[in-house]
Amino acid sequence: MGVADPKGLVGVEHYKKWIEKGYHGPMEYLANHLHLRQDVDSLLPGVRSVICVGLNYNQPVSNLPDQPRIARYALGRDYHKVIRTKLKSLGRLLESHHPGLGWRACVDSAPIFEREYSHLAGLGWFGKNTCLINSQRGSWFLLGTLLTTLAFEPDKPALGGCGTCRLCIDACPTQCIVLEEGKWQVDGRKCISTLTIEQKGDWDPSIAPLIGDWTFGCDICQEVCPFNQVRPTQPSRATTSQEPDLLSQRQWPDLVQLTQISHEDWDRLTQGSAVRRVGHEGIKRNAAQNLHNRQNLSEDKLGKPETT
Ligand code: B12
Ligand code: SF4
Ligand code: SF4
Repeated sequence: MGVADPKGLVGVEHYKKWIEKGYHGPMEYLANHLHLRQDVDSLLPGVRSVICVGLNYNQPVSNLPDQPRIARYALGRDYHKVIRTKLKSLGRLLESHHPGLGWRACVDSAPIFEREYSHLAGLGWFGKNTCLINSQRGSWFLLGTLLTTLAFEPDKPALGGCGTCRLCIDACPTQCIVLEEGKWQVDGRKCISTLTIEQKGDWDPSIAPLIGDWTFGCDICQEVCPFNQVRPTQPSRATTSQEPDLLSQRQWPDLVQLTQISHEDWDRLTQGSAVRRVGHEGIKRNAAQNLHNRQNLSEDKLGKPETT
């Protein structure tokens, strides 16, 4: 965790251009409430510190051919609930020491530049894949923020960089990590995470094969990242999460079963899971495409079995 100055943002213009280019795709909510994003005081009047937290969600995965391939962050309980519960405990603890203190816990729930504040708070730096990377720990961590009216000394921004590496750019199946005006960014319309979670209805036929075997989300640009590889000299990198709620908890039906899953079974299966966001129709569409891609794509375009 670390603390950022609420007034420290420098990325607002970059964000506006990203929206103007339409890179947010179907996530229309991202174009709204820009005034709130620019000024967190409108979310919590009198805010003096942004406490940023990161929670490791890494875990072993087994990519078996007939099973759905789900991004690691979504294998356990919905992280929004897990992190918000912890942030609320922190807010109540601070309040017990400072009666009258104002605080607000946010995990994707409010229009906040979570990555930029977390960078300012020292949690990590921006990789070319745009994920926040911590040089010691890698990028398998989720973010949350606690706005508070209590003044803390801000931390120093994290230092680091990718150097000449471009593994994620070359590995991205849809080539959606692009360099424009000197800044690496993700064209969200083409990211498999958007396509398999946020986009409703049919895909452009040219992009559907590129989804490969991803059923929900995509982890490729993090799987290939050197900062996420275990090294004897860096034992803190890519460790398995110590948070039991974020570890895989569910037995998912296989892909064929998912294409036919009833509304009732889907409802029961996804209680408390972030996977619920894709919806009943969405998961059936994704599973059907995965099966189609399995028949038509060579193994090197699909996930390798039994990776960790
Ligand atoms: C929209 C969104 C997406 C979109 C767009 C992703 C993107 N790269 O923009 C889609 C659906 C594609 C997506 C995918 C994923 N997402 Co997402 N997503 C978000 C969300 C809700 C908003 C991100 C956003 O505003 N993007 C627009 C771009 C322009 O903003 P930005 O990347 O933050 O860029 C900032 C910097 O560029 C900065 N900046 C600009 N110039 C400069 C200059 C300097 C010097 C500095 C310091 C900064 C700076 O300004 C920008 C605004 O602050 C955040 C939560 C949040 N509220 O922030 C989660 C979030 C970014 N996602 C997250 C995750 C885990 C994922 C996935 C891994 C999920 C998956 N496995 O499928 C993938 C990763 C894909 C990828 N390579 O980014 C995590 C990332 C954690 C981390 N360690 O980085 C977040 C923070 C959610 C969370 N609460 O933990 N996501
Ligand atoms: S999540 Fe997948 S599709 Fe999106 S940028 Fe990373 S590798 Fe590309
Ligand atoms: S794979 Fe390489 S270029 Fe991509 S984020 Fe990691 S270090 Fe940076």
